[in-house]
Amino acid sequence: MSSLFPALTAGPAADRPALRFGERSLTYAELAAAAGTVAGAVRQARRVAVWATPDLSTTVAVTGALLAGVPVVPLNPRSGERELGHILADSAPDLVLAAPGQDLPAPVRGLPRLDVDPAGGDAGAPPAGGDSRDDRDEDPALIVYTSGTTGPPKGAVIPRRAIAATLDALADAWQWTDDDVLVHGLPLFHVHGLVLGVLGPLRRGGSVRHLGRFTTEGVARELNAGATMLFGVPTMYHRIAEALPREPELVKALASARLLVSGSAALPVHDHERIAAATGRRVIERYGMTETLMNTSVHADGEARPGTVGVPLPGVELRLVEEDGSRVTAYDGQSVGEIQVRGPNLFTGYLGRPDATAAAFTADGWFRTGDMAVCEPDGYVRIVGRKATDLIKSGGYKIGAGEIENALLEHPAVREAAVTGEPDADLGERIVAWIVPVDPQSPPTLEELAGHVARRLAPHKRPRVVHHLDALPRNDMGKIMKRALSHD
Ligand code: MCA
Ligand code: AMP
Repeated sequence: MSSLFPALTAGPAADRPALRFGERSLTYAELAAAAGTVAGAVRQARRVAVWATPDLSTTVAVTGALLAGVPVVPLNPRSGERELGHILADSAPDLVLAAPGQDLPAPVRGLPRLDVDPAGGDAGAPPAGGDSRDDRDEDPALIVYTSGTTGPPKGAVIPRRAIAATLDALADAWQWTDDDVLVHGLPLFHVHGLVLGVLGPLRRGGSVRHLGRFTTEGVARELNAGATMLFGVPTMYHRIAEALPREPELVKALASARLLVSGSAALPVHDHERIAAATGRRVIERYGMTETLMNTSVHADGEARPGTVGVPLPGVELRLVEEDGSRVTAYDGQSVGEIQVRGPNLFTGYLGRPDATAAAFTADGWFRTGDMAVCEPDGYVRIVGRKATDLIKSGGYKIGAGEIENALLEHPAVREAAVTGEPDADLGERIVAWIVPVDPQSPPTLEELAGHVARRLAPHKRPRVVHHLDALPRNDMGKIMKRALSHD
């Protein structure tokens, strides 16, 4: 393997559009110049953080650092101080890359800063070199923070090899070429929006039009103006399904797209069917994880069977395993096991957490996803649940109950706290907080607790519902019985 971005370093694509955010865009030549300037400036760094606002600066910053062979820690610009403080202490970046004029909060302000001006490329900047060395395949490219059941998020170290492998496997499955124009409105601090949504088109030599923020109008506009593919989380497709009856332009747009792809959580069959009925087009699903990048997908020329996530991608080995470690060998659409995977798409471990890394793999090197599934006779995978009840998927974001409980317990009016997820038509799951107040006569309100969590962690981690209780249900060992809560 050589360059992550052949079209940037050697391609004939110089005048082709690479990236567009609203009115601002860059051709491959302009991106090469701007990213080359960044690469020159960060070359000596061990690791950099990128303030990942949804704009051109973020994409230029990430591309530049990767050209220089310097690993990137993408930061959610909506993270609260507690979460940012943890990520910065854990990953210890040498500097932060941000858009010029961007105001940065306290924990980030302490770092040396490099302003990334997408228009400020120096076409004469010497090539950075770090991108094309074969011996760098195992080097880290990204460190992406991801929630576990307890404790603060862990940094998944994603090597260059995994990014190249996953993007090339998707190109094969989706017949993804340099003619494709992708539209999306995903955040740029997670794998979905950054690796698939930005690095994907750049690796192919195609282009991406980012909406800044997701709207059904934006999707309709771009697909009707020549974009060929749409990537989104199920919440976005749910909002599309809701809007189709009143937005004829959206119907036309989806009907003309080459590929509509959903991932990050399960797309409900009801939304699949509503979109198919209104547009004649089927959304295809792919299944991945921050630690594994992409594992399975429905192929562009395969059958988009609602409720399934397709077949293992080229190079990915997938097995289902029972609780006792034995393999589920029946491909009968009934026998449930945990999905375990192996392949070049996997991360190398959690930053500074050999204990957590060891626990994530079996003795024979398979990664335990924690997702429960069945396989259909033709190999299609159907995800049926998750091992850990303390992981919540809301709007496509993975959220650990434990980190929210810890934040709630820091509120002076909270004596005890437990967090669960409950079904939500829009978000998939919504976060529910069960609170024992210090003073039952004046319990904290939902607004107060939501604001408290949003300021410390991030707004998508805030509870949407609060229940007040006299006591939390506990078993003889004192452990909170969450199932008793959810069934209330
Ligand atoms: C409301 N807001 C608040 C508060 N209450 N802000 C601060 N404090 C509060 N108490 C604000 C929010 O910040 C936001 O502001 C607005 O109210 C609405 O927020 P919310 O309802 O949370 O979200 P939304 O705007 O409706 O967004 C839905 C969404 C989003 C667009 C679908 O959830 C999203 O972008 N999801 C994508 C997640 C993703 O990319 N996951 C990939 C990870 P404002 O209105 O100003 O915005 S998984 C992955 O990468 C793996 C590999 C995979 O398989 O893909
Ligand atoms: P994250 O850890 O945020 O990268 O999220 C990864 C998790 O998202 C996986 O372990 C799955 O539980 C879930 N996921 C991703 N894609 C799908 C999909 N197409 N269908 C169901 N669940 C999915």
